[in-house]
Amino acid sequence: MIDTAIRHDWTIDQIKALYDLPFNDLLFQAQSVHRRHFDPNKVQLSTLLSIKTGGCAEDCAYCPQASRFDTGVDAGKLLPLEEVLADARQARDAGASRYCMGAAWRSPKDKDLDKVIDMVRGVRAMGLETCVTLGMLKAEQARRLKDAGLDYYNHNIDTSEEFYGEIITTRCYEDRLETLEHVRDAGLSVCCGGIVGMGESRDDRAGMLMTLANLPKHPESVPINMLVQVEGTPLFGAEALDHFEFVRTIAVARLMMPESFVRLSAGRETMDDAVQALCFLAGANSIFYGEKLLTTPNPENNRDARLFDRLGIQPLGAEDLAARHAAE
Ligand code: SAM
Ligand code: DTB
Ligand code: SF4
Repeated sequence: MIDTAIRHDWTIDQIKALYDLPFNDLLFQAQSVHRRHFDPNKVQLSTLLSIKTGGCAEDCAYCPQASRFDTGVDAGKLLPLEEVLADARQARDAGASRYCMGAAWRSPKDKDLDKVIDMVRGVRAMGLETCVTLGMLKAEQARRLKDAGLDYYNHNIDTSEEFYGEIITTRCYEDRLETLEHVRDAGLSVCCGGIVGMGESRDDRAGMLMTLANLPKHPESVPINMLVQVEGTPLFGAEALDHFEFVRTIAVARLMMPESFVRLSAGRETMDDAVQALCFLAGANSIFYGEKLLTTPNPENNRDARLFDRLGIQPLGAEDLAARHAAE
């Protein structure tokens, strides 16, 4: 019998036992749970824009935007409001339901937050869900974003608590959890996941999912990123993760957080259509849609449209989201 309870008491051994299942059994279980909670043929589309690129003081070993790595990403200023709104309009017209704005900051200054709030208001007025990722937040900043009508805040734990120190030294795991608490307390929806393919072990992948699922409430969105290797970052040249292990991670996330949107996030450029189809079968029901992530390429819209067409998948629309919120 497949357990579909919403749980926050996962042990590492239970999670490893899921990972250890034969691939077909794991995917069957994940797909069975998935279709109890979601339409299995609908996938939510989020479009990303980097509203402030590069020049970041942090040392995240995967990130092309850290100023200390020579990656060819130039530091830019916060984009003007009109440029952001024009891009959001295009994303909406192309079929996205959520618009996510990312800034290469350790944490936002209050005067920058004022400008981001104007962006949130403008994007929301277009009928899009809004998400921002700005780094660490204070409680008051989270409340201000909520008051402005922001829907989601993205802040990833990135990896397991044990492996974290290998990847970032300029802020700790506890800092991340504190920001997530502020976001939750302010009444915002949480978008929180991590990255695989950074040289971590399966135990670390299991540990990352354990932290996510054992939060007081499951994040509403769980982005699972495959590392995008960027030349100049310390992780460039890391051994690539087997794609079946990536699919397993999606399936285990689906089983542990049955009501969350699990996003097949960064890294689709290196995955062929069959791997992406397996991710959807494993319970992924969200993607980043649009030709660019923050600084790196993502599949073109018409490639995604063709893939959806071949798989009989439809983008989740505003009416689906409204029905889902009404049922909550
Ligand atoms: N500066 C803010 C922060 O770190 O919270 C917000 C932007 S940051 C780029 C958002 C997330 O993007 C990171 O936490 C990480 O999970 C993901 N990310 C960044 N570079 C990546 C890469 N090369 N491959 C996969 N994911 C990446
Ligand atoms: C998330 O989990 N992945 C996105 C978003 N949240 C902000 C970012 C992926 C970035 C990939 C590298 C780049 O394009 O710079
Ligand atoms: Fe800066 Fe965010 Fe990149 Fe880390 S992930 S270097 S905080 S932009």
